[in-house]
Amino acid sequence: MSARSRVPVGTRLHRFLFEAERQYPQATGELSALLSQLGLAGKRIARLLSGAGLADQLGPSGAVNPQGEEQQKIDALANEIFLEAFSYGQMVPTVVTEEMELPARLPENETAGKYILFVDPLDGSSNLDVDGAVGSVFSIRRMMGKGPVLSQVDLLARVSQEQVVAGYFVYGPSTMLVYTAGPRAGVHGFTLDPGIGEFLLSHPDIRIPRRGRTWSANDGNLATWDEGPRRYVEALRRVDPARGRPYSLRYSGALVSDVHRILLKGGVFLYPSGTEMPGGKLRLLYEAAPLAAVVESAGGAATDGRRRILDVFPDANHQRTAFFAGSRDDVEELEAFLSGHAE
Ligand code: AHM
Ligand code: MG
Repeated sequence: MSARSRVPVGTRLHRFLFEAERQYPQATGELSALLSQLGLAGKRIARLLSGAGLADQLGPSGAVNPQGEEQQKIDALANEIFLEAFSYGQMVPTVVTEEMELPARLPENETAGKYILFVDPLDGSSNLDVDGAVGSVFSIRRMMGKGPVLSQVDLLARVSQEQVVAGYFVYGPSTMLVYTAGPRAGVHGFTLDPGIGEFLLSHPDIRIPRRGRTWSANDGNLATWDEGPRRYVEALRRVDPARGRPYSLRYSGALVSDVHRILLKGGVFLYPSGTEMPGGKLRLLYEAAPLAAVVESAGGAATDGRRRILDVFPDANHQRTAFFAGSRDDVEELEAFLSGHAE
């Protein structure tokens, strides 16, 4: 949907997608079908989360994910929900998920479509122990070749620009879906009305403020970070009313929820690399890249410290990256520290 079009607040997601599609005569409807199905997965996860504490679905599953992190029972359940949602319907032949080392092949869809889904089914799941907000992140990427994806190599040959739709669900006091289909189409937010089980347009054409007064990062790790981000944060802490400093610190430990705040209120999110995590912690293809697309389409910026996240050439499905994203002016200032040009 273009930034200029006017679809009223309260419009159902399906209707919104239909209107958006009408603006592109060449549209085949595939992306709309994918987004609808993502909406279904998001609704099922929201429902799962609301009762998880009563159904013994919280706590560790006993397994570890491909990154060697302890998997929560709820991570595995959310992963199943995404796989089930796409296991039929000829939408994607393959799903790459944080919870599985190899891409999940969907046999019913072997010859389907031209897209692949990358997903972090439940981001920040350890927040659930304290009833905190969590999220899901998704990225729909164009396939390079024709036909099914046969190997890991087919997936790796893609640049981030082949991400055509990206977004997230945030499961907080309400459940929201936020997505972008590129800068021209903008960023739109939908809130789940649980009474009717529909996502309704609540935040049309989101624009991130040009500058904020908040930073978001795991301050406890600051001593282990690379020098540039450390010095930037030290600058944000100084009292300098003319520049709106000190900035406030807000960090929940769930990426989606932290970036969602920055998107709506402005400021900057940081997860730098450092001595403990030389390559960064967050995953490029299903965490940083989709969130970078949302932030950039809303008028902000996202970088790994050396280049735009959206310009990175991936080498592996589960590769990690340093990640900085937020308001354009704040990220510009941060970049001066990252490149050693600011004090
Ligand atoms: P997850 O996908 O395994 O849940 O891990 C990613 C999470 C992000 O949500 C969050 O930004 C980050 O890890 C928090 O890390 P830390 O505990 O180091 O602050
Ligand atoms: Mg995650």
